[in-house]
Amino acid sequence: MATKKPTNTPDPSKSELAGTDTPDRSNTNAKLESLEQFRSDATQQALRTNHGVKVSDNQNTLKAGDRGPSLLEDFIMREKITHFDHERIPERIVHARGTGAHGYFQAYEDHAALTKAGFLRDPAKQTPVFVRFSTVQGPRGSGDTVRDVRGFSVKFYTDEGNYDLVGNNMPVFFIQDAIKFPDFVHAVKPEPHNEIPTGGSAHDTFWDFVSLVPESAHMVLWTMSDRAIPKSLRTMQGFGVHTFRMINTEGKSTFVKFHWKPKFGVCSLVWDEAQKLAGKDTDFHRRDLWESIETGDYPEWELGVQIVAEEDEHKFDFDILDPTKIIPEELVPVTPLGKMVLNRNPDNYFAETEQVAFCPGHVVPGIDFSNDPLLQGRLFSYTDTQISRLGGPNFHEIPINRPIAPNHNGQRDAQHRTTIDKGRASYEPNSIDGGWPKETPAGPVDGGFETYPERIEAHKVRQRSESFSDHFSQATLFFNSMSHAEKEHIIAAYSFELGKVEREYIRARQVNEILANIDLELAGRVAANLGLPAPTAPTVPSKKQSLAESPLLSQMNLLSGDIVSRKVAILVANGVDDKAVAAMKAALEAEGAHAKVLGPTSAPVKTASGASLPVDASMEGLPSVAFDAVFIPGGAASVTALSGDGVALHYVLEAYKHLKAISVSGEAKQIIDLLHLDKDAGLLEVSDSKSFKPFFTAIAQHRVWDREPKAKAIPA
Ligand code: HDD
Repeated sequence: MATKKPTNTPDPSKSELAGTDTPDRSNTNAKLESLEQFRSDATQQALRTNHGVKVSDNQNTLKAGDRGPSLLEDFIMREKITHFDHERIPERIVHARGTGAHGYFQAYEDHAALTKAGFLRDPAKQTPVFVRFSTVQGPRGSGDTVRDVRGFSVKFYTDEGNYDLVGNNMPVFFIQDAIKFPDFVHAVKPEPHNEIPTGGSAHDTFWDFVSLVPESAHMVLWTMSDRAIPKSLRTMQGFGVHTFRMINTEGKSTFVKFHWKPKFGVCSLVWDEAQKLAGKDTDFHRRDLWESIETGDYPEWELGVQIVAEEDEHKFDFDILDPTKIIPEELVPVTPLGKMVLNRNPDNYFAETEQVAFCPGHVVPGIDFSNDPLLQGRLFSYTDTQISRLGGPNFHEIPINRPIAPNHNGQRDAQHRTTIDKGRASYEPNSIDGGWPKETPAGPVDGGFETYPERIEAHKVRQRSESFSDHFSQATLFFNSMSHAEKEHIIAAYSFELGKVEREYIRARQVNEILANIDLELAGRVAANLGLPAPTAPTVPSKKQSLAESPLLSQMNLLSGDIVSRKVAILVANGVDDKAVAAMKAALEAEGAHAKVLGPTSAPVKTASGASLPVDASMEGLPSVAFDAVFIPGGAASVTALSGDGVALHYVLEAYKHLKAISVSGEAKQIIDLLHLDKDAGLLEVSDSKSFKPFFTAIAQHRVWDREPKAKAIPA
């Protein structure tokens, strides 16, 4: 008899999903084990058909003679090929490219004054979560590091049902009303005649649409900023975007805006790096997420809310129902609610990350909607799209979507139904099954869901409130809040993208009718780069705002301050000073950073003391764009070899160009002289471990921004 088959199907009801947040860095030996764990369900098992019959030959089709035609009778071959022929399901219309992880959420305290939602009320409880990050424009196989918005979707498997917080890494959106979503998506997606470009917005139809739709100005500015090229998925903020409601145990409603703040700080790639990574490692973000979980650098975010009392709904110089507006944190600070830790990679990409189905309408008692017209449309769209994407209305039965709360009701049948519903009464009221399942009255604890009884007196109209009409003030606020470097990147991004637009009237419209209303210098600089006349005045009068700047919008103010999980390349060749390598490695590891030794090839090198030093990869195999910093140890022969190696020299120049921290010890100073690079706050000579500190400080600051003007002279 066959042994019982172990399962690797995700089951959010198991408490081990949540696990612990203690990082385990002793992963050296675990590497092989972890490579094997993903095939463990088939270990010791016979190969069988889908109907359980053992297969004796998986190499040959049944044929009439060994050189003859194949026979229709071969049910084994037919089953295998038929299943294969239907392996693909439609990819998501938007957010097709994604990656996911399991973890848990834990509230800091009982937030009863704000919400009755159980998962925000018990600080002892770890609620399992599944998170999916995504890009928006590109198809499933597109690059991770393209300029785009990132989706940030969290499914909380709470005891009271699934709650989905389906947000982005930017706090605003392109449009104000859901009826415009298909237009926006058709404009940004690859153009219909040739399906170009993949994964980017630098094309005519996108800029045609956004230059005609001024409400997009604020969000387009965010997408032209460094936020659209995040360094890693774990260094992004997340936002619920819309204003939502929370309902407390007394039935009181409060408006909230959701924020996710990453423990690893907020930082981005530089544009040249992002473009190169899109080719050198298409999977850069999903690899980083995967590896950080495997190595115990668990991605972590703090969930917080900006709280606005009902009576304060109209006190701002914007409408809190308008999804193109933020509430600056300087006006309403973020109140922390709890933390989310991602500590387990999925077992199967398709079963979990591809089949997970989010919907902003999946809420639990204690959380409710506002009348934001974009949110209201989303409540319909997501479930509707799952019906074609996942093949019918039973997608909630797919293991990754199944709630841990029981879900009894009278809904029956339909495609892919797997539940075997017992009993005769699939209607309510009934008497033959004792009236079960029954409604639960709403209540402060464990009650049925009750919509907040907002009073509305209105005419049915197709109109937009006048309070939604200021499209530029907050874009100006965002631009004014950027550092010098961030402003330069925004100017470069508009110039790059509009430079790819073939129709000059579209370029001119974006400059004159959108950018000129955000900031005249921005408009003028972009105009100059496009060879257009600089606009001299805005086309709409600017509105007075209560804030001139919001420093918390600048990523420069959102770094983690440490170097935990940062990756440092150590460049070596035969004759390297092994003591210098060991000292740097030990010092980095003590700070929670990771060092990789890279040689001219993947073969070990012979050190100055004659030992054999294993290398992690060749310099070509792990290019500088995959690292945060570079260290070149001394050792006369090693330095001579690296000085004559174009790959090594390019490595250092590229890291310099991308404003990364670089340190050299001993003879390696010669390489810096050879390349005519000037020392700066991040290009340093180190000797003993005491002198490592400025190097680590430079890594913690993420980039050497002051170097940027000089770095422009370095060839890309
Ligand atoms: Fe959406 C997917 C985020 C507006 C319709 N959206 C999707 C995903 C994210 C967002 C993160 C990927 C979910 C996943 O990982 O599976 N969408 C947003 C945000 C929006 C927004 C933050 C505005 C604030 N979306 C929006 C509107 C509509 C949609 C206005 C339609 C009226 N979104 C969809 C969709 C998708 C989707 C077509 C594609 C796949 C899916 O839903 O499951 O229904």
